[in-house]
Amino acid sequence: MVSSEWWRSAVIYQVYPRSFADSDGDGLGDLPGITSRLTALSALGVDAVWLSPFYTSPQNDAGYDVADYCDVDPRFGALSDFDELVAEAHRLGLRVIVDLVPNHTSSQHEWFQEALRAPEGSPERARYLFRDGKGPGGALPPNNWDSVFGGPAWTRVDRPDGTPGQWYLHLFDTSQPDLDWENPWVREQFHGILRFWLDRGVDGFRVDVAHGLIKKAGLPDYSPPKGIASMGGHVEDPPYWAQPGVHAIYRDWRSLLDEYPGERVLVAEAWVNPLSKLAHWVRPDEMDQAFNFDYLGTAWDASAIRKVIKGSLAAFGKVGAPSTWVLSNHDVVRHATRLAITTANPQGDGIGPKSPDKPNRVTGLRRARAATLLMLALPGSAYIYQGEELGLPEDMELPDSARQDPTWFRTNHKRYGRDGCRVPIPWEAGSPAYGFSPTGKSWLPQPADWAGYARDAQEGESGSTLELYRSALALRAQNSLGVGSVEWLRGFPPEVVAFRNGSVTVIANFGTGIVPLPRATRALTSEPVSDELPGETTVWLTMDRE
Ligand code: TEU
Repeated sequence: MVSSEWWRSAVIYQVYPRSFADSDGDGLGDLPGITSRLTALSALGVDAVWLSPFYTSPQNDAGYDVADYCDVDPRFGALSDFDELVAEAHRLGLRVIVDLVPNHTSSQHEWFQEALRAPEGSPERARYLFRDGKGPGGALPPNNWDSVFGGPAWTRVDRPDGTPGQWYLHLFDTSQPDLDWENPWVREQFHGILRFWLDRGVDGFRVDVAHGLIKKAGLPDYSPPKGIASMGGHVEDPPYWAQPGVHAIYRDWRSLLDEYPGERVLVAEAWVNPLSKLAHWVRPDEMDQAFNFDYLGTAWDASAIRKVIKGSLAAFGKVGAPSTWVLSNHDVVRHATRLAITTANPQGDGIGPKSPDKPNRVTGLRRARAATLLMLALPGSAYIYQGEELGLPEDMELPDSARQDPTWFRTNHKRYGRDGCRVPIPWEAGSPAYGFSPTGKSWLPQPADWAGYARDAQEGESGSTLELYRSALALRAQNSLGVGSVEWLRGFPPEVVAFRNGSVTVIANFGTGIVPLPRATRALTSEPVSDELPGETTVWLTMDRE
């Protein structure tokens, strides 16, 4: 593996372990399943994989509720399976990034169980954010904060004698108590956790909720402005997001990672606005990359896309960090569906049978292919979420009885949540569970009409979404687009985004009309193209034609 700040231009593939490949037939994906399918990812042409959590966990939030940071949940395998996965990935030239969930533990973690058994005011309690309630008898929560998943962010616990006691903070589910990062003991524990995985050979960490670890002193009341998503997305910072104290934590981690050879990386999952503020997470002595959720959240609109690309390159460039680009992940509606949604759809709401919008699948896929081809031509690092290379849509028909996202339960079924983008992916059109699981089991039911999306149905098929991704990744590498730059091109209609990155000219038509193309060789197109560029299509051009 070449070692020259590989992450600056890397294409990183997100594996969501429970839905990637199931080797033992229980319907839940696992580590040996991932290992057995890694060759498909190296054939796709990605540089690294990021694994969502596979640690010991009661799985109340699909593993983002960790009960033991230094072990593998038996449902996913064992530590030896993890070691084999890393060895095989490295053999194939793929780096491995693991998810680190420091904002909260599972309520099943022994740290929390010990805290529950310990008296109020004890060092064990001080690992978390236990507070007295307000009002007579402390019967009201300590403040008015809401959980990201809906409902209050506080839960009351009983004293050993059975009488009601203090409350603890959980920005997410009740089963995910927030740690108190002002406590040096907590910081110390995470040094050990980072070292544990670094010693096992991981190439870096994706840091969950990297904007949430420090809460404003005194935990003051806060009411978000109306219409603002709970994860942020506004300039004013709530007392639980983007507090300045988080940065010291990442500086500390940076120096710890720098003790290890091989350019280990820290990636921030921080829902922070504006981009100029998000860039604080990737200053030279902090993390390496931050997910660009502004880009992900940008509508299907040429001028908005131009603006976010310019803003991203400027904001990250100012601190010497690469920009990242991402269109899908396990928390958002898949972009092959999202880009055809016409009504407001706040992140985390999901989309289901009773949603007002019925996004058109053909339009969604067409836009998704065009959007991806645009994204993969941009300089910086790009993220791909498992299944998007197959053109998978969101599963909008999941039966209510199958849903598992805490959002669904905590909002009394008002928000569908994120299950629709987490359905196990199809590998083989004609196999049980489309090759996901040998027994045909699947923890979320797969739609009956997904055979056409299966990897084996698309392999070698010219024009398939899989082959589009493969060609794009190969050309991206050949032309070093990841380390290039954007030179905007003039002379196109406003609904067109056009730029040059090194030897490749990129023209993306967000409108529905036809746009004449300059004379050049068409290296790659998201749809069949003649001398003109049809609507909702992106083309990569190289070399002038005579
Ligand atoms: O997500 C951060 C986060 O809170 C949102 O993306 C969230 O999923 C959304 O707003 C819900 O509506 C990270 C993980 O990616 C997510 O899967 C976890 O549930 C969450 O943290 C808690 O660990």
